Formats: sequence, C-alpha cells, structure tokens
Amino acid sequence: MSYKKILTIQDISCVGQCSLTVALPILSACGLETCVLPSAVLSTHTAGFTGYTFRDLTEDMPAIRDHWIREGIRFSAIYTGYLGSTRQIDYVASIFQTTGTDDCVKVVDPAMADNGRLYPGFDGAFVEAMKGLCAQADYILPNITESCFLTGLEYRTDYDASYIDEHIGKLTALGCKNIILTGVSFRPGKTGIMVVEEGVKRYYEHELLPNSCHGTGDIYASAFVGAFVRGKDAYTAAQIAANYTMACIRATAEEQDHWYGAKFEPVLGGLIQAVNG
Ligand code: PXL
Repeated sequence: MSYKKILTIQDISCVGQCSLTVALPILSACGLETCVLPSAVLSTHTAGFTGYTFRDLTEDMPAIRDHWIREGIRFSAIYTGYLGSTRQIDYVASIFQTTGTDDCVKVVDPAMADNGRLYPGFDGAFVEAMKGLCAQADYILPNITESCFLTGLEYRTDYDASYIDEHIGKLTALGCKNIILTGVSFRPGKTGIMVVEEGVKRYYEHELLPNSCHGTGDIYASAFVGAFVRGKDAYTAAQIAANYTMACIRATAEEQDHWYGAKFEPVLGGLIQAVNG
C-alpha cells in the first residue's frame, strides 16, 4: 500500500471521547499517518457537561496553513469535523485548496447538530458557511438533523424513502458530490446508512441498538474515512464504519455511568481487521 498522510481538522475536547481524541487513534489504527489541526480546545464536549472552557483557534489557522505551504507539506486526504467558528470555515476551504495533493480526497462531516437541534454555539450563519464547505467536499457525512439544516427540510423521525430522496436531491442541488447519510431508519428496530456515490444509491441497514452514546458520529466518520482512504469503496467503508460503531456502542452498554462517550478503544482490533481484510 502507498503510505497515506491525512489531515483531520476538528476540536480537541480534552475529556469526552469525541472529535480529535477519537479521530486520531482511529485513523492511526487504520494505518494512516494522521496530522491534526485543532479547530478549538474545550475542557469537555458540549453535550451534557456544563461550564466547559472553549478556546477558538481560528486565529492560528492561517499561519499554520502558510507554514505547511512553505514546507511543501501535502495531504492525500483532508477530513473535517466539529469546527470552532463561522470565519474558520473560510480558512478550512483555503486549506483544502492549498495543502491537498492533486488527488486529495476531501471529506466533510458537518458536525453541528443532532436530534433535531443545533449544538450549543452554532447559528444560521454557521449553517450557511457549512453549506459552502459541503459543496467543496468529495464526500459529506451528515446525520438527518444536519441534512435538515443544510437543506431546509423539516426534521422528522417518521418517514419513508421519498423523504430521504428529498434530502439527497437537495444536498445534490447544493453541490454535494457524494453523500453518506447516517441514521436512516425505515422500520422499528433498524437503522442504517444511505450511500450515494456518483448518483447511485445503496442502503446498508443494520440493527438499531437500544442504547445510544455521545460521540458515535465522530467514531463513524473517522472509521469511514480510515477504511475509505485505505482503499475500500465507499459502500464497504460505510459498512465497516457502521459495524465498528455498533461494536463500540455494545462495549459501552455494560457500564451505565459511561454516559459521555463510547468505549471505542477495546474494539479497535475488529476495525483494524476489517480495514486490512
Ligand atoms: O461529537 C460532536 C462534537 C464534537 N466536539 C464538540 C461537541 C460535539 C457534540 O456535542 O460538543 C465540542
């Protein structure tokens, strides 16, 4: 295999098993040299903790980008997650344009919302800027809530295939090239991933586990990117990531107190096997 260098841009939540503390180990386990650009540093993530610190690193971004350009550093893939400010999105777009190899794969997880609501601190201006970034990506990984904010569609928990087709139509109209829509559930007890690549739709349905954990969107996106950049096709990478995420949720279910994240570490071995299989 050619050794791939990937850049991931998302926050460091010092405690909470999400964003960079998840992406870095997962991408490394997938066999990728992983470089990071922290978008912000928080004492914890924002879902369930109160009084967390938040340092926005927007101001550091242009100097970091310019140093990489001077050093001739180029990435085979760039994957973005939770970003720290609306203004930062312009810097991320310029990092796409200036630090990618000619065939750089750009993946955007528009990590900004879940369960029908934006995360604390995000607003309409951020959503507008995120639409532009999604249009520049090769692959986007929204959940249904994020897709609602990107497309203006109403958030629903009960829907049929035509609702999902509307999402895909509107995301495509925004300029999104390939879409991995997560948390798509057509029947009780099941959920899945709708993969739309070059206009071709494929659905991977799997069990809906009774417990859900914070941070599984980041686990899913990181495992998808890891498998995809290692050469799996998008549908296979989507399956590998879904199976791994389920293993993480199962590993977490045993401990009631572990409410703030998913125990992704003990089941990394299964992901490594799947990616190398
Ligand atoms: O998992 C997404 C995420 C990432 N980073 C921070 C968050 C969240 C979700 O709440 O708060 C800081």
